[in-house]
Amino acid sequence: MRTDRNGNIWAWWGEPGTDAVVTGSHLDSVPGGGAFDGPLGVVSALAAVDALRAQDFTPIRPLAIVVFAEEEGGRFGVPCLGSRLMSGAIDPDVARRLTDPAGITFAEAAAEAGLDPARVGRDDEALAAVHTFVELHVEQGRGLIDLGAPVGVASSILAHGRWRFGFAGEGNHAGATLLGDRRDPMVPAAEMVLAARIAASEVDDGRATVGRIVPNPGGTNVIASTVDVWLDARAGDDASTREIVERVRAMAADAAERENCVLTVVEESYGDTVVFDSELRDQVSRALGGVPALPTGAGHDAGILAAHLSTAMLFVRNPTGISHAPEEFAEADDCQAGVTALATVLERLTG
Ligand code: HGY
Ligand code: MN
Ligand code: MN
Ligand code: MN
Repeated sequence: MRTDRNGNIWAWWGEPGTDAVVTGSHLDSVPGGGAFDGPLGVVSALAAVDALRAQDFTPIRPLAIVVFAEEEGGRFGVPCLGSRLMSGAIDPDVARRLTDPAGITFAEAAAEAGLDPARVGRDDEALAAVHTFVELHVEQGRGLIDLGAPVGVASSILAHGRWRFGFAGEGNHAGATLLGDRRDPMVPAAEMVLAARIAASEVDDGRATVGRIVPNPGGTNVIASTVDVWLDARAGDDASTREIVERVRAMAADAAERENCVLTVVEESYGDTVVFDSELRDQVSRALGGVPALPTGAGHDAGILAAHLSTAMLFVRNPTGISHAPEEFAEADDCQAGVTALATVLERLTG
């Protein structure tokens, strides 16, 4: 067991090595999330290695299990922070300055966790250690239900990103301030939520979500001085995703101007469409007797690493199709099918 410079946790079967086959996922969750998104991939990795050891299998390649840090970006706002740092997909100075809702910086939290904040960033040694990464994940959608299959393999990940829309107005009294004297940033913020849905509906396979709005100071009898609104926008390709954001930006700017407020927009994270290596995808599918390939609308550490090394994802059927909510679920039999599939893939890749 070792924790790398970016807070990712590695468990090696035997000596750490290079050209390893690595599996794993993440343990952090979204607020109010389900029990499977992330943990299913880690528990299945442990169970798959147990199954291989029980059959006296000895891998000829090093094999490791990894838990990536901050995959959801729920604390510091940037998803897949651990795999982005490891692969150099985020500037370490930018990462160090990220703050959580309590104002604690990532650098402070890293030091608190026993890491050296000065060393966070691209980890060539860790990257060189990995030949292939396979992530098992509960499906976040209904694909496998509709296909009637317990396990599938990932074909692609939607382009997606997060933008922070900051509306600045004038804090004032909820009762003493006449309507004509108000510069209330909550009004354009509210218009922006609707603009997100309108913009996404106008773009092919567009998806836009506002799940978080933070007024400052947030008093019931206080006209906010600023309101931050986070936009999560996704689509099948880069141009469509950015089209959604531009349409929202235009509508938000118009709403801000009508309320005499100032709008600032910051891109907090972005990842272009990921198409998984088709050769490995098909090899995995064949090893499993021809399981279906399907796209995902969710981002994953495997998507970040796909730019650097061969990666594949396995999905396990989720009967509710719901994720990022307590209703997220996977039947025990399907979880077992996922473990068996992962063990088969690991055996094939390391045997
Ligand atoms: O937000 C996502 O797409 C992923 O679940 N982190
Ligand atoms: Mn998630
Ligand atoms: Mn996940
Ligand atoms: Mn008073």
